[in-house]
Amino acid sequence: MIKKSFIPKLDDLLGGGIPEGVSVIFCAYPGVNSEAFGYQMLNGRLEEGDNGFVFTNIAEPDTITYEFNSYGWDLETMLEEEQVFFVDGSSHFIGAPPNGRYIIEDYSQIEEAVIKAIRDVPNGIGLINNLSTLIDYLGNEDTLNIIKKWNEIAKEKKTTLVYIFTEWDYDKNFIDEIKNSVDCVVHLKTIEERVIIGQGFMVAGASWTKPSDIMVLFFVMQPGGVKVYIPKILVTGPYNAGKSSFVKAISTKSVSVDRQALGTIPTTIAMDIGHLDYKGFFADIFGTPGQERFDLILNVLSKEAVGAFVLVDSTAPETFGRAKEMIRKCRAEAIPKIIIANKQDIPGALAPEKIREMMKLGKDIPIVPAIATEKKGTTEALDVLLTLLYGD
Ligand SMILES: Nc1nc2c(ncn2[C@@H]2O[C@H](COP(=O)(O)OP(=O)(O)OP(=O)(O)O)[C@@H](O)[C@H]2O)c(=O)[nH]1
Ligand SMILES: [Mg+2]
Repeated sequence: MIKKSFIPKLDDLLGGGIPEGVSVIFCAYPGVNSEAFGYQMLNGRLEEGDNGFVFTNIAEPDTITYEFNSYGWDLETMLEEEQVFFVDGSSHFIGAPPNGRYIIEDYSQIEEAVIKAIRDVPNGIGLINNLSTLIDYLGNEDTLNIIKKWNEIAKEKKTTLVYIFTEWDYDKNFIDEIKNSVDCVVHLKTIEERVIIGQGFMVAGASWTKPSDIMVLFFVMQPGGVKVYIPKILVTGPYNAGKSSFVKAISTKSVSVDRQALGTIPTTIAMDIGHLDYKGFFADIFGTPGQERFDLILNVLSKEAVGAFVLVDSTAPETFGRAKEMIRKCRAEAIPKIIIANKQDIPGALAPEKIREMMKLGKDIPIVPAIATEKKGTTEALDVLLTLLYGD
């Protein structure tokens, strides 16, 4: 049976999901939030009704429950209902009251306690948080042997085992051996270009599939958890096409810098800014002004955009030339773009294929009909963009 990882995009990279009984390791550069990945997987599985456990040697159980809470996930209720439990490898060593089904008072007890925990949650999921501290306790050799044993038992019991691992300056051969002992390795990296610009995850290997090797930018939100991060989506198009309305319609939150220019008609004089949180994707959206006197802003805004929506008023073919000009000005030639045939509710609105013909657009450019003011066509537009950016 294939299980979901509950990390957006990760299942796609892994050929659909993760088979039961496999081990997954999240190997993080120091400073990258790897725990969120483990927590999110565990929470997703628990919400599906599976059982699970958390072995912790880095923070007391209460702290971890609190962290879950900060992501918006209710571990407490599931603990009370014994759907999940702790193997507490932390409290005793810092003099806090222990709290878990299994309590570690001596490092030599870790191996057996986790074996019991794995057996307690057949078909479920166990989180080892974290492997780096375990190595500090037990040393390289013992840790490797224990991982291999745990993974074997997990395979037998069809329990998913998730390891959280921070790659401090360990011996390279040792790290390779660790990675070879698990079924799936996911790297969590920082992406640098002079300065750190973000974080990304990438599957380095999986025993059941040939994973896609793309790097997925991510962002950890509290609450919310791991989101795939799309740095910048541009919304552009001629004056009055409906850009501000569209940004508002696709955004979770948005603001416009508008001015009541012509009496009562608001027109955008600087830009629209929106944030999108959709299907585990998180994006910043920038809407440009439509009037030509603001074309300089267009230039600035379009830098670093990874995708664009080009709005046209389907009832105003006289603006289509300007729409094409804006596509060129914002360099949308080079990035994935979607034409939004807006104002489809107005009588006489041109059909998408008619607009394609009049604008002389290639077959590869999607045109999505929409009514921005009624939020119609907006989810279709987002789905098409996500497919263009990340594939199916
Ligand atoms: N009937 C209808 N009206 C729309 C639609 N989308 C936008 N409008 C209206 O069209 C006008 C312009 O909409 P905006 O969203 O401000 O357009 P804009 O492209 O941001 O305009 P500028 O920033 O001035 O270039 C407003 O009166 C909207 O209410 C639509 O789908 N249908
Ligand atoms: Mg506007």
